[in-house]
Amino acid sequence: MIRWVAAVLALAGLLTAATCGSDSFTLDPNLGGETTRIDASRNSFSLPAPNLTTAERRAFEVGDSFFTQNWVTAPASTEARDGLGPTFNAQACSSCHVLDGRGAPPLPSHAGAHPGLLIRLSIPGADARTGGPLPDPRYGGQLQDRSVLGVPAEGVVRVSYETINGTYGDGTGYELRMPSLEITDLAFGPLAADIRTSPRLAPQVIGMGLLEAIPAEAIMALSDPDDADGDGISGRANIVWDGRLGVPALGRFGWKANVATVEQQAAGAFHGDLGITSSLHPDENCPGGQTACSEALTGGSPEITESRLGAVTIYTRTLSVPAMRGADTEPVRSGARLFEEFGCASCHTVTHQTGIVDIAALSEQTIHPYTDLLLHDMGEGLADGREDFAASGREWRTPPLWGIGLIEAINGERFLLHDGRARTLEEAILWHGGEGEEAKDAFRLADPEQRAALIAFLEAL
Ligand code: HEC
Ligand code: HEC
Ligand SMILES: [Ca+2]
Ligand SMILES: [Ca+2]
Ligand SMILES: [Ca+2]
Repeated sequence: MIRWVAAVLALAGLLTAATCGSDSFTLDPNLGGETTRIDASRNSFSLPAPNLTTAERRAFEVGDSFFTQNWVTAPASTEARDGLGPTFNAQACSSCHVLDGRGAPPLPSHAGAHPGLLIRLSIPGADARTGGPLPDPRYGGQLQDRSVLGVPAEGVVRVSYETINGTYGDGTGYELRMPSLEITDLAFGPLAADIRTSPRLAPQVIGMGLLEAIPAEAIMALSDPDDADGDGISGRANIVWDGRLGVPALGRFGWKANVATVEQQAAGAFHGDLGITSSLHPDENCPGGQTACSEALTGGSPEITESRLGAVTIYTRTLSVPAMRGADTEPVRSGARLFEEFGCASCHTVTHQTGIVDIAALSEQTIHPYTDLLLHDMGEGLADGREDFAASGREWRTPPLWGIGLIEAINGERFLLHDGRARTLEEAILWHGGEGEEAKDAFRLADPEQRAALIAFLEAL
């Protein structure tokens, strides 16, 4: 009797599975098109796209070493890597993008320097030529909390959290943590009275060249600044300054889409985060009044050569995207359907086609980054109150979700959202407000099984 029941149940299970399998819904596990690799190991963000040419592969290796190895104070016998600082946040790209993955906000358990969160600074207004944010007169556009010997660091950043309680539709409670920043030990007097600060967590850097290869027109076509279609979701392009070409350009990179190209993101990081000058940023980052900084020895002019900056750019553009796991299993498939039903895909756009670019491996690929690369008003809870080119103090770029399920395996911990306040995928969703409020509520009010399916889908990315 018991065996018979079990057999019927098994048959029913098969039928359900067959019904699911026969619908038209398909999930392509190759999130990065032909750059995808099947790898879910600790190194899965650090591998070259499998379809690179030998020459690109060689540049990737050179770029890898300049991304990963520490820069040192000038002058040093390791001439290729000296010129760190005078002020800086980290010694290597990989100090923040650990294993090409994600940083963490300062934690009590990390005692001391943990550079995964940086603080952007500005005063109200915009630069007349570029439209970009105006720097603090004493501290510039970013707080550097470290420095070489004999040069003062700018200050110390601490983050503290306040608990906010909420409840799911079924009455289950949850806790979110609201961060507040404290900047102390300021070396050059107070910050401007009307200072704006924006904490930014280092995100994973996979698939960057693919995002760069999406035609600008395709991104513009998704924008709906006045919500003409009335779905409550606007989506605005950030228009930033292309410092290489000296023209306005569509912003794609950073939490506010405040940078146009991977090269400029890399050169900006060399300058702002490491204190390394390049053709794009020929002068050391020493705001007026920081005398010891401007008098410190440099590691050459510029400190990173054009060809090495190019190699780091190629490296960052061509990191492979790990394949989705379990794309044909439940509850991942149901979760993917709910992702669309709840309206997540209105911003986290599932599929894009890349155009033709200088690297064939990145060209004409069908990719699934789960982002529209546009800005959205995410409500007061997430607002930083700091404008960044066209982005308001409440707007953030939809972040890509590829790789989000692997961050913990790679980095040993997983902090989400622009400042790392969310400790779980659930918390990240529950912080969505503004244009994301409706999708958030669809998730919050769904039954536990559906919520679990949605999370299983995200974990599979
Ligand atoms: C101090 C920590 C830190 C260091 C060091 C650092 N980054 Fe970043 N990186 C960040 C943060 C924070 C962001 C987001 C920036 C923003 O929103 O403005 C970012 C963003 C990026 C992005 C864009 C990611 C996206 O999804 O848009 C790329 C590419 C990148 N970094 C490459 C580099 C390279 C190359 C280096 C070394 C030259 C580097 N980073 C060094 C913290 C760091
Ligand atoms: C209105 C556009 C919009 C909608 C709708 C939306 N998101 Fe987001 N999502 C964003 C933006 C913008 C951020 C970044 C916010 C921040 O960092 O402050 C984000 C962040 C996230 C993150 C954290 C990503 C990271 O890298 O830390 C996850 C996970 C996420 N969304 C999942 C979802 C899910 C699941 C849904 C549906 C329930 C959803 N989102 C609906 C725009 C949206
Ligand atoms: Ca330097
Ligand atoms: Ca500074
Ligand atoms: Ca709309």
